[in-house]
Amino acid sequence: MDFSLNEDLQAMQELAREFTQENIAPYADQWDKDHHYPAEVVQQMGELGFFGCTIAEEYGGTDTGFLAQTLLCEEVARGSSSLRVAFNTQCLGTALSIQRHGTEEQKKKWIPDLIAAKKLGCFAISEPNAGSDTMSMETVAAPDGDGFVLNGSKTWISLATIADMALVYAYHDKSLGSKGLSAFLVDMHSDGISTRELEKLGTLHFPTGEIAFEDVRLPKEALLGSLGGGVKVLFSSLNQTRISCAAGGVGLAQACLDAVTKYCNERHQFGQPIGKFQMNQELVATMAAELEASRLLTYRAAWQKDQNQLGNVLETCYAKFIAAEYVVRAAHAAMKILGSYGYSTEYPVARYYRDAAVYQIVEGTVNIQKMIISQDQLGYRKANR
Ligand code: GRA
Repeated sequence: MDFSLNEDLQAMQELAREFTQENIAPYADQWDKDHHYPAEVVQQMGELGFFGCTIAEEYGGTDTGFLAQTLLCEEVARGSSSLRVAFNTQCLGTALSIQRHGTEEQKKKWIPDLIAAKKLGCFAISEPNAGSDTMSMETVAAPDGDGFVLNGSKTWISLATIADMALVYAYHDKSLGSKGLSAFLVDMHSDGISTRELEKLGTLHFPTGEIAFEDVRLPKEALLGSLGGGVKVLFSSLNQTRISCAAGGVGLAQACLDAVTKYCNERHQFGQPIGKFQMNQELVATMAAELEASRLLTYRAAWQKDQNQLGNVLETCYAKFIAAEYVVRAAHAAMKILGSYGYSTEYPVARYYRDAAVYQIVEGTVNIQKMIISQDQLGYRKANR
C-alpha cells in the first residue's frame, strides 16, 4: 500500500490550489450574490487542462487519470463548490462517456471542445417524475426514418440553460424495459428545445435548469453506444460523476475546516482564543477526522479507476455517501463555531452551509447510495461489480 501522491500529482494539486486561491475563492461570494456564472474562469480551467485528466491525448486530454481529476476537483471545490460541477458537465458526465462509448466521429466532434470548455456540456437524466427511480423516466426518442424524434422533459440539469450539447437518456422503446433505454448526443441549439432556469438554495453561481424537448429531430449519428445500450452508458457515467461529488464534498469540508481553524485562533472570548474551549475542540477533532475518512475513501475509489477497475460501483458509493454526510456535518460545525460570522453572508461559511446540502441529493441521494451498498452486502444487487 502506498498512500503518497507522486510528484506529478502533487504538482497538479499545487497548480489547482494556487489557481483557486487566486482566481476563484476571493470572488465566489460575490458571484453567489449576483448568481453570476463566471464563464471566463471555466474557460481558463479548460485551457489549463483541468477537465481533461481522464481523456486521451489524441482528443486533447492529458491522460493523467482519475486520481489527478479528483485532486483538481477537490481543490476547486475548496474555493467554489459551484464550479466543482464543471468537472461533470465538461468531462465526467459527458466527454468521458463519449470516449468510452462513442464512435471515432463522435469523439472528434465533441471531446476536444468539451474539455477545453469551448463548448459547454450537460447530461440529462432526472425528470419531474423520475429522480431516484431513474428507470421510470418518460422521455422518448422514437425511431423515425434514419433518425429519432425526441420528446419529453428533464429537470435539475446543471448548465441546461447555457449548454451547447447534452447527453440525453431516453427510451427508444419503453416496452423493452431496460433494453429499450438509449443515450443520445443532442445539439442544444436544435429546433424544439427550450430551457428554464431553476431557483435553488445553493450552488448559486452554476445555473441549473429544466429542458423541454418537443419533436426534436436527431440524426442517427446522435445515438451514443448501441440502440438499447443506454443503461450501460448511464450507470457507468454515474459511477464517474459520483467521484466528482465525493471530491467536491471533501474540498468543501476542507474549506469549512480552514475557516474554523483560522477563526478558532483569531477570535477571543472570555479572555482566550475560542479554540481553547473543549466544546469547540470536539467539533474541530470530529471535522478533521471525518474529512480524512472521506478523503481516503474518495482517493481509493479514484485510484481503483486508474487501475482499470472502472466498475467500482460499491467503493464509489462508499466515497460519495460518506463525503456527502460528513460535509453537511462539517458545514454545520463551522456554523456553530463562527456563530453570527458564519450566519452573515459577508463571510464564506454561509455559502459553505448552503452548498453542503446538495451533496446529499445529487448523483444519487444518500439513501440511494445506502440502498446500493446494502444491496451489495446482502447479495440483492442485479448488476455485476
Ligand atoms: O438487469 P437489467 O437489464 O434489468 O438492467 C438493470 C441493471 O442490471 C437496470 O440497470 C442495470 N444496472 C447497471 N448496469 C451497469 C444497474 N446498475 C448498474 C451498473 N452500475 N452498471 C436497472 O437496474 P435495477 O437495479 O433494476 O434498477 P432500479 O432498482 O430501478 O434502481 C437502481 C438504482 C436505484 C441504483 C438507480 O436507479 C440509481 O442509481 N438511482 C439514482 C439516480 C441518480 O443517481 N441520479 C442522479 C441524477 S444526475 C445528477 O444528479 C446531476 C447533478 C450534476 C452535478 O451536480 O454533478
